[in-house]
Amino acid sequence: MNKAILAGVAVFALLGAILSIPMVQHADAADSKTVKKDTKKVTKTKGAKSTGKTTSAATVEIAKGSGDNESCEKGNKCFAPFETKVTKGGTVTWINKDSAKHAIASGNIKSGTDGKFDSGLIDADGKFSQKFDQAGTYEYFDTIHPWMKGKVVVS
Ligand SMILES: [Cu+2]
Repeated sequence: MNKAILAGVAVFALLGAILSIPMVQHADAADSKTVKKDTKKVTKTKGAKSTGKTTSAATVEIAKGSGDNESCEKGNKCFAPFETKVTKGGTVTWINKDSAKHAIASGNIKSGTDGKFDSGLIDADGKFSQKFDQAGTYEYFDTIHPWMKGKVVVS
């Protein structure tokens, strides 16, 4: 694990060194600053989403690249947010932001689907909505990409 991280950091640093050469030549300091600011803003918004409040209509994004790359499992980033909170009788809508199709079902990878809900295939840019009439915690996972998991808390 640590080796993989170190290798990743090394590759990133190397790429950074290569990419920084043309940047220094072509972009002035003001441009670089703007880009940095924007990146920070996006990260902040994502963080706020994952600590979302309980609402009657919640949205979950199926993360871009989550079908190709198991690394989204680390830090529970395959679904954003990982834990979705809705009020009793509320609806959760999953939006597929990935280019791959996804299929989510209630349950977990260890014991399998439990039949409470099943999206079938969700196309790229497709959506799936599920109403939750009973309070409780609903685990779900992707039956095509079993590393993808999330949770709906109904209260
Ligand atoms: Cu999937």
